[in-house]
Amino acid sequence: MKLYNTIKGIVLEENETAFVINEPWDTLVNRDNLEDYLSSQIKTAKQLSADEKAERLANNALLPPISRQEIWAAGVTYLKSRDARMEESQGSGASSLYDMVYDAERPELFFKATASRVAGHGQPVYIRKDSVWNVPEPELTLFVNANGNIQGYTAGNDMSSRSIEGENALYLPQAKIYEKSAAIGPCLYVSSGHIGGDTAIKLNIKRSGEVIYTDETTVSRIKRTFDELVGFLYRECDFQYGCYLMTGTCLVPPGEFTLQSGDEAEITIDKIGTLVNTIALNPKHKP
Ligand code: DO4
Ligand code: MG
Repeated sequence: MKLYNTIKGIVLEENETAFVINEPWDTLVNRDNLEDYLSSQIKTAKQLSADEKAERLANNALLPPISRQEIWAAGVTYLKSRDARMEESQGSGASSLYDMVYDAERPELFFKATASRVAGHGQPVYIRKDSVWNVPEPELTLFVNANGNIQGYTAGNDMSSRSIEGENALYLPQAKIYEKSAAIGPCLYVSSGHIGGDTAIKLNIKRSGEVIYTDETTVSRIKRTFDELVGFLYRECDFQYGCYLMTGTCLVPPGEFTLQSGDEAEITIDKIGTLVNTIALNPKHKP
């Protein structure tokens, strides 16, 4: 089942039927057995008509499925990412770091965003004005509750500056954390089971309506288990409202590719849906 955060409140969709959920996002999602809880809510929740559903779930009515959760991210969890990082960091002499972390017991985990820096489906994500090499990173994103249990999944875009990270690995926070550098959505797909290895992740990048990059792969290519990533994240961090964890990019456009303002990134993950974001420069910050 799918939970949508919308400008008119929370909507639960199950088998194409939509229901109103009257509960704050943070308490709603932060429970064990979320799927069972939502199933029980359906029995008494108000059902939306087809017109009401279309209005509430319209692209311009969706918010990112987040409130007081932090977003964290794992890096170099797929070979494609390891190879891309090694390529971009050749000049800085940091290539071996990525090789080492790919094989190490401890994964790379980094803080990505609080809700104010996050875009939802249909909202712009930003590229930095001081970066010349920018990519979207399509990532299966876990929702983990305060007890450290995975309760659901969403599609994530870990917007990244390859030029800044490539210049010096210590610039990672600047390459990764800035206004609207993360997108999640369009919904939180709630499932008590692990999402299967055959789950496909697809990235399309469009420029002036034309697809200029497309590729897809499956989650099975990840090097680590989700439980392993969550285990490391929760070792010494508490998350009162749960948190999101992006699990690393599995697709990287070719080295010569960089995003331009006006491009569109479309990330599709089986069962979850498609997260679409237009690429923009932050209008508040002058060059
Ligand atoms: O080390 C850089 C981060 C890599 C990353 O974000 C990813 O692999 O998805
Ligand atoms: Mg990433």
